[in-house]
Amino acid sequence: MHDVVELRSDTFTLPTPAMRETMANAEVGDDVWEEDPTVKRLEALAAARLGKERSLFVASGTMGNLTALLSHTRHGQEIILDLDSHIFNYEVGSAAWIGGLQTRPIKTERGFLSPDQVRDAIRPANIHIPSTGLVCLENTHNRHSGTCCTPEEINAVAEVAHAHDVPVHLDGARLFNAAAALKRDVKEFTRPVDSVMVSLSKGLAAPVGSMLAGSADVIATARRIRKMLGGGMRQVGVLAAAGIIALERMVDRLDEDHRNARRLAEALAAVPGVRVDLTKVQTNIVIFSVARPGGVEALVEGALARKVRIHRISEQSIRLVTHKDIDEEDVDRALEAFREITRGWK
Ligand code: TLP
Repeated sequence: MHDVVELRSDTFTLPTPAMRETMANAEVGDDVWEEDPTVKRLEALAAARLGKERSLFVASGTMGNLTALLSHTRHGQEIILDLDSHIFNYEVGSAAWIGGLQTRPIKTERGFLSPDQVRDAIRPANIHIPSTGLVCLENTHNRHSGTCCTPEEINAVAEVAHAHDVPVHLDGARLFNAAAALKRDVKEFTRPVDSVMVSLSKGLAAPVGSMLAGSADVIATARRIRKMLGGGMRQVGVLAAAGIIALERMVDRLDEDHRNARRLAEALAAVPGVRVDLTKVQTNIVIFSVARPGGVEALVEGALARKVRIHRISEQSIRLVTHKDIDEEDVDRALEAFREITRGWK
């Protein structure tokens, strides 16, 4: 049980005592010179876990995705991605702003492009038309309530893209959640793609950082681009040390977060006036909508008054995210708060 029930995001996870200890004692060097032994250990570990030749420690998921975009494309190209993707919605328009890329957002049911959608969107060679530079996928899918796509679905899209010489990047900020939920090895999801970004700072609880993984060539380019973006971080082994703990010790407990999210979602589905698509609650994210006028505000403010923090993501919807700092009692407290606030709702 925690004093405050923090359900706004798994980015709020606090580093574990083991992380703080290893950070204090980390062996470090200048990572721009590739002389930080702890960063090297983390990069080797992440590459092995993700089944790629190399990986690169980056400051954030946003930096990892942008670094990937810039590594795979040229200015003036088009990238294909889904309309609700994090890259299209929440990365400050960096693909256009910094990458000079035109985005081609496509509407999907559960956040995953189908092979046919990708085939239709890839541009033919024609003097009038931009060339397609990259296909981006996201797993789990944030704005679709943490839905997962299977390795087979990723493979089918990648086959189409690769047949047209278009690389594929996977925004796998929460890929370990997908692997846990579907009981598949994380390498199965990454095998078909040319690069993958995974976050250490969400459910895995590191204070900072993401990993970008790919072939030696892709990561060599990414290392230059990361430097250009201001991400050459010097004695960053103090942060990488926490990342090692994140990968080694925090992955196996994600099922617990999924069980807590499921319990929240099922109880919310029984509240009058609240709509939850339970088929989408596969991992640690619950998105629900409230049609009643003023209902979203009443829930957010009423919850806050009861020390339960929840996140309004649109006019009518709220997001809850479970993580290692939410236990079963916290779930009970949140549900009790929701029941009190919605008493009398029809
Ligand atoms: N997501 C954050 C917010 O930006 C919305 C959150 O609280 O969920 N890809 C995906 C799928 C993400 O959900 C996020 C962060 C990122 C990339 C960016 O990672 P960071 O926050 O490390 O830049």
